[in-house]
Amino acid sequence: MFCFQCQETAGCTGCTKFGVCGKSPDLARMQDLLIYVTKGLSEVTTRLREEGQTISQVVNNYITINLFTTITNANFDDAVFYERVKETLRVKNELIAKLKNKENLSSAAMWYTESDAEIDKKLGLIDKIKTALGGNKEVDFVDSVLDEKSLSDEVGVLATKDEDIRSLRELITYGLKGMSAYLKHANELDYDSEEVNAFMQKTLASLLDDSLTVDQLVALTLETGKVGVDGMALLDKANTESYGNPEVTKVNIGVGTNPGILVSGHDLRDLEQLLEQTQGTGVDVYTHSEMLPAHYYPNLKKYKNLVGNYGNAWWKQKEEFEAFNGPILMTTNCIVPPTSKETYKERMFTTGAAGFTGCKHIERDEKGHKDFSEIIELAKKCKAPTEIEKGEIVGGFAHAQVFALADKVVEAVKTGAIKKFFVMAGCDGRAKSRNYYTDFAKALPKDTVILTAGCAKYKYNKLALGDIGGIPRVLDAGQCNDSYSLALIALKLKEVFELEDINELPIAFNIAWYEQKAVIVLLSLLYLGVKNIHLGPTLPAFLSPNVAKVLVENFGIGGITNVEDDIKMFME
Ligand code: FS2
Ligand code: SF4
Repeated sequence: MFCFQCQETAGCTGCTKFGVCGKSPDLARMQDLLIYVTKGLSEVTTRLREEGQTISQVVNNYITINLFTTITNANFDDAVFYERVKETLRVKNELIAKLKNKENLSSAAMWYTESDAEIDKKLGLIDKIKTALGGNKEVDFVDSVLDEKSLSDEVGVLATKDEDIRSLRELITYGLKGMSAYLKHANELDYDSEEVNAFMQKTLASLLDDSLTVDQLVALTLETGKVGVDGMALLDKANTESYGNPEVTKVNIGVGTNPGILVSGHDLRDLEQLLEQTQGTGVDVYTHSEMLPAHYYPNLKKYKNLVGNYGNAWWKQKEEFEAFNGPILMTTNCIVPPTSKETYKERMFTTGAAGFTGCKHIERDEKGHKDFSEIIELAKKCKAPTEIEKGEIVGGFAHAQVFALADKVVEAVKTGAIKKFFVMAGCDGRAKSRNYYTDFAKALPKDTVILTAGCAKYKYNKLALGDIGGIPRVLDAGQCNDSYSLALIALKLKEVFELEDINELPIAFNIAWYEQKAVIVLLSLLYLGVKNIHLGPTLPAFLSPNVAKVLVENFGIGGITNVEDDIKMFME
């Protein structure tokens, strides 16, 4: 295996024996294969579009979820990947039959173009895999079943030999993975965009094209950022039109006496359905990690059975899920694989792109309805959550709410009460070096305000950092995708202060990253012209020295050093 898509990659270079995240070599290679066949399918859909044919929403959504399932910590179920590879090949072969011009398709598009029966014969039946996985030893089923292809050599990251081309291809791929997550959430609320789908597929297909130069791939990277903004705007529209604009909200972080269900991940539609189905059952619903911002939406916070947020960012889930006592629903990443020591695996459920072997997966029906009755019945038999903290946290500072406070904010900047804003959006993670962000927040001058989004906030959202004339010093816009709100706020300030360039604003960007959604956020900020973004705790391993140089020279991208020096540098 070789994987270097996240910040925790082994030795800051790449996971080669087993993923730090818990991804096995088999799973890694199945994910590589899924990306490979999805590129092949995307080449076919792109050619069909060029021939004037329409791609169905089913196929578009399928490609989107293929990408999403390969995001770090989203899905650890080998059988899911096996089935998706098989189905992708089947769909691709059906679509190839519709092409007028079948000449010069790439080997990814042409891989396994036989009949369904032939594919079954070659790939082996899913039952065979399930039986193999049911055994008590680690089964190298990729090699034994997909024996005709040396996967890691031919379809994995290292298949691209030139390190700069590889770096750019992976940078774009990870950006597209992030975009797919946002598009999928919008899709669940019945919002979609042919432009975003077509771009994602065309770009995936172009990553198979060996004739693209470094310059062309750099241009494609920025275009990916542009469409990333469109994708985040689409999700923002879907969320706010479905649930109202986030508003300032105090969220309880203690517990009640009823049994509860803990909902983690990012999918608001899943939470909404669970809230509807738990009403009047005596079961409370708590959010976890990236689901916290659900409390800020009027049409979600209206549910009386949404009682609070339990715990912190994803990486603390083992102890928190254990203490929660009730069922846990993972709607997306980030899953930390439970071991046999943890008792909560029995009460952990997955849905959507999330998956974990041995945990029950709740499927949607054709209309998108999910039946959570099994989870609710289980909750009724569980103890109430063990209290791990008490109090409240405040959030809900997405664009509309901040625009409503604009006069106050502008006044505070004009009078010098607020000297600088720090965008500290992104992800949290388990590395000790991430304590930098807590120390950084504590050490910031009192006349500065943190703008945050994503699970990075848990490093400082429970500190008593105070307020400036009633404006809290930590303004939480929401989930990682709500970094879009932070960009809108910056653009609004630029307009109010009549500035030519977004970089003239008193805003510094000190972003923590972990997985691929942070990559699309970064590319989107670059597209919007934001310069001098600092990324930590380490720079991505997938940036080759030359690609890193392009980012440094053109965009002033930098890393982090230590709190004292960095604050001095940012305040200058
Ligand atoms: Fe945090 Fe994990 Fe939000 Fe990332 S819960 S690192 O998925 O997308 O952020
Ligand atoms: Fe390693 Fe991250 Fe890939 Fe997991 S996702 S295998 S931790 S690089």
